Amino acid sequence: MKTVTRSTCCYCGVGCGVLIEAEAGRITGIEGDPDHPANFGRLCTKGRTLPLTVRSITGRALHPEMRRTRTATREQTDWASALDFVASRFADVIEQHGPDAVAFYISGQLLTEDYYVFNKLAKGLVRTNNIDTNSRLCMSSAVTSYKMAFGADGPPTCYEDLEIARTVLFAGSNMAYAHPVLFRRLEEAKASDPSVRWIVVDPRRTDMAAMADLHLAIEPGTDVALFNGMLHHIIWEGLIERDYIEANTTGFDALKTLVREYTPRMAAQICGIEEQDLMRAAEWFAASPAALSLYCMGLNQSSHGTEKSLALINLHLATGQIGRPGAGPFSLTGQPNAMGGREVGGMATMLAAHRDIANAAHRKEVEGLWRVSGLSERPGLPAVELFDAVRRGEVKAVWIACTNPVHSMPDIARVREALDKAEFVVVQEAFTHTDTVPYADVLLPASSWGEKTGTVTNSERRISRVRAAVEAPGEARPDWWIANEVARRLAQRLQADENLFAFDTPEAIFDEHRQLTVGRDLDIGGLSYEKLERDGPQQWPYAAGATHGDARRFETGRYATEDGRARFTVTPYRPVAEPVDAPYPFRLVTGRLRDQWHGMSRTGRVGALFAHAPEPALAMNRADAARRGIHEGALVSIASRRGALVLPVQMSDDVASGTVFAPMHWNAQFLGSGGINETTIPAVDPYSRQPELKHSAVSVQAVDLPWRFSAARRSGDALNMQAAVQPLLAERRYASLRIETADDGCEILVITAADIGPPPDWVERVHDALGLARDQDLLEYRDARRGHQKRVAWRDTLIDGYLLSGDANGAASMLARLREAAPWQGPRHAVFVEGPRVQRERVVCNCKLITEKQIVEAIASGADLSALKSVLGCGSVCGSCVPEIRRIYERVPSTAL
Ligand SMILES: Nc1nc2c(c(=O)[nH]1)N[C@H]1C(S)=C(S)[C@@H](COP(=O)(O)OP(=O)(O)OC[C@H]3O[C@@H](n4cnc5c(=O)[nH]c(N)nc54)[C@H](O)[C@@H]3O)O[C@H]1N2
Ligand SMILES: Nc1nc2c(c(=O)[nH]1)N[C@H]1C(S)=C(S)[C@@H](COP(=O)(O)OP(=O)(O)OC[C@H]3O[C@@H](n4cnc5c(=O)[nH]c(N)nc54)[C@H](O)[C@@H]3O)O[C@H]1N2
Ligand code: SF4
Ligand SMILES: [Mo]
Repeated sequence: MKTVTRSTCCYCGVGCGVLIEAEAGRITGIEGDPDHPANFGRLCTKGRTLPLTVRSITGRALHPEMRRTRTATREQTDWASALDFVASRFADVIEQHGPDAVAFYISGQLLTEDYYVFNKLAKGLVRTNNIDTNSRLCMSSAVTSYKMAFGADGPPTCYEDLEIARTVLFAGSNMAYAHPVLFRRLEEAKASDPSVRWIVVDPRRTDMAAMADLHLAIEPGTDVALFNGMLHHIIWEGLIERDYIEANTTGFDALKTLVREYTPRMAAQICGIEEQDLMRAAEWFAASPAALSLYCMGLNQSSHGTEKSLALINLHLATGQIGRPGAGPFSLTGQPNAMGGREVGGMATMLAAHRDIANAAHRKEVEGLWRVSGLSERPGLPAVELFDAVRRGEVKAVWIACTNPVHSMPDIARVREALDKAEFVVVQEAFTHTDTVPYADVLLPASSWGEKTGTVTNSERRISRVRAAVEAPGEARPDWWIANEVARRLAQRLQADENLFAFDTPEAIFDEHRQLTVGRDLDIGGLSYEKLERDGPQQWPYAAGATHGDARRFETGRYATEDGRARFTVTPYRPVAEPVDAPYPFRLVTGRLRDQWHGMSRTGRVGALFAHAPEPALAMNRADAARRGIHEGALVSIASRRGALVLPVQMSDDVASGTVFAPMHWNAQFLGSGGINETTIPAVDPYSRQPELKHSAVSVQAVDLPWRFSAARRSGDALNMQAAVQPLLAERRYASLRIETADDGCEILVITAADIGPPPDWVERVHDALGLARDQDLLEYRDARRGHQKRVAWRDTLIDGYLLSGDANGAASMLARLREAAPWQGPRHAVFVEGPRVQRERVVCNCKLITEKQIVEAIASGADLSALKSVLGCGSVCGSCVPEIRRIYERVPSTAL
């Protein structure tokens, strides 16, 4: 029987509603939920391919595993033993070394209910505030700036503002990739009213920047100078909103004194842009009937991220661009439930329901509500400091859930060192091959998307239900259940009240959580599962008796500060933590690609999601590369003071000279190194403790790796082969793997590697890991003089796989044959005659599988944008590729014009 379950997408903070189709316990399809107010039925490439990520249980964590000593191998065990062991090891450490010797590192991808139990476990039971989350790497600068300026966390805006705004300022956000479904709404608003203006502040020329009315390609890290300069000009031009400032704010005079020195000329010079452009941006923003700013990691991930957002909020307050439809500073949340985590206070620096650890009255309130005493007043350790404390041996036991810090933290060598040093590491994961799992003494298998029940809050403060469509595989269990079971056992050991963790359903947890919010700014006393069931997703605040949540906050001009006034902050410009210098002359910027999600544990399972960007390339300015004799595709070593890795280069006109850009996604699951965070800097913002993941200083040097390798094999389940090959990657100077989809739908695992000379037995081990044929079904050609080998494995008349060692020149045509899946007509040995070098064209439109080449040809023969849609079909389904198609269209000369 086919079932359809209403739930939420597990990727980004847009929080799209989905309808999950399932049959016989398996997820078979997905549609956007037409009734969900975040997406009205739309989904992007990532959301649409979710069913493909759950097509197989290969690579899923299915059973608890543990080892009793650090040097033993982990073995499968039962839940009772694993839970008892975790509780008793944590209790031992707490009894011997005190509560602050343990720590929890959790995730904005947990559901609110999961988060709540973890937070109560750490703060209410263990009485440590050492519970931090990957949101520290993501949203914490936005949180501190909202709190400093408005007295409370959370965006004052809503999604409808995207359609109402007349000037949109994108600051450090690549929405077209990172929040695609919201970007569709902006595109439509601009298409229906071309007078809407877009200003993009981004050092890179992204697809969005190319579409903007004004692109301010600032030097990385100089946003504060830009915003201060804009404010200077706004004041000079008399465009400030005096009445608003006087009635609703404090601190303007001090700020005015500061920005006096930020003349447009001086500010533009710091930012490396034209003074005219800065002034134009200021005028468009201030004089607009409604100016909305959308900001994300380009502001937050900075050693002065709080000041970057505060300088932007200053602009809004000074011009009264806030508290009205279409106006306001809108921080876009990255993860699906970063907001929910902030609500339950699941971070080292906050308490439940937007309360503060340092505030004695707040601690008392929470003690009363939880019926506990002695909440710790010592602030907990934020992410970077947390792993440093583990490394120093101060924190002895750490429990990591739903995040992969050995990939996503800055300077991952330090994180590895910390986890090596730790006495006890618990990893709660849905997948078994992530970079953090090898460090686990106990691996707790978690159920995941499509299998979980609870709630999440999206970027516009809207709470949606998450529902299970199928049972979790193996013995995987929901995250809240795991935390709750350990908490019960720990309560017994620590002689605390077991009833603290009497939860038997996510609904019971939600009900307790909402009680803690009553009377607070985020009051959801009026919400319940029943109400969400009946009325659909709702925004907070939603107090008891309310009939709907608040679309916007601070509409009356009263803020959540003690005196009700918003605060201006004096925000001097400060340079990035690590300036470039002679040994490290390049500014490394990192960020996201359209079709991959973070460490790829989910998106890396889908061939189609590699088609847009198959390799982990470092984007480098064409002139910089030429000057160093680096050509397209060349392998380079990227090194910082902390670490190095090898990546292929992609020439780019989108990054300025002196800047390079690397995607954050690739890691040891797909690469012979830990990824770009081998090099990034762990410097943090003094207020938010958020690390500067966006900016470090690196050198880029061509490396001479003459031994080249390429191998691939077709299979019904590439994930099995991937698991076998992955451990071999780290042995080569460069190695990467990816999944492709053949024309007949079969999966292909592709491995590319390079090194100084031929490795003794590595080639044979890859051969075996791929399960390539031997004997009569293997055809081999050896060039003994040069030490090169070519092998082709057959299955009947089909080419099943190949392996090229020494030089990989024939790889493109071999791979093309693998994809075609056509029976081989000629004699087998003719397969070594190189066929045409058919490089797989980069796919731009993932829904209709339309390549860049097809689009270019259609434009050259006269197709305009709408004809591309109607003839090729590209951009007609999810629309994620539309910004790029538009850009190709503008680049390619058309015969019809
Ligand atoms: N496809 C995809 N979507 C995602 C995610 C994903 O992994 N993949 N992850 C989700 C998560 S958790 C997050 S946090 C969001 C992140 O979403 P975004 O923040 O939009 O994405 P990023 O690519 O990290 O960074 C955005 C832009 O900041 C620019 N930038 C770098 N330095 C500066 C600077 O100094 N100033 C300014 N103004 N800009 C700068 C970069 O060039 C980049 O284009 O995406 C969410 N959505
Ligand atoms: N250089 C650089 N580094 C960055 C960034 C950057 O822009 N540049 N961005 C930073 C940002 S904004 C973020 S948010 C972080 C993200 O960094 P991470 O949190 O490390 O990213 P994910 O790969 O999404 O990790 C989530 C893990 O949870 C697992 N998982 C999935 N579903 C479940 C579940 O239901 N339960 C459990 N227990 N586990 C599950 C997944 O398999 C995955 O391994 O990366 C940060 N790191
Ligand atoms: S925009 Fe895409 S990734 Fe984000 S929630 Fe919607 S479907 Fe999921
Ligand atoms: Mo994030």
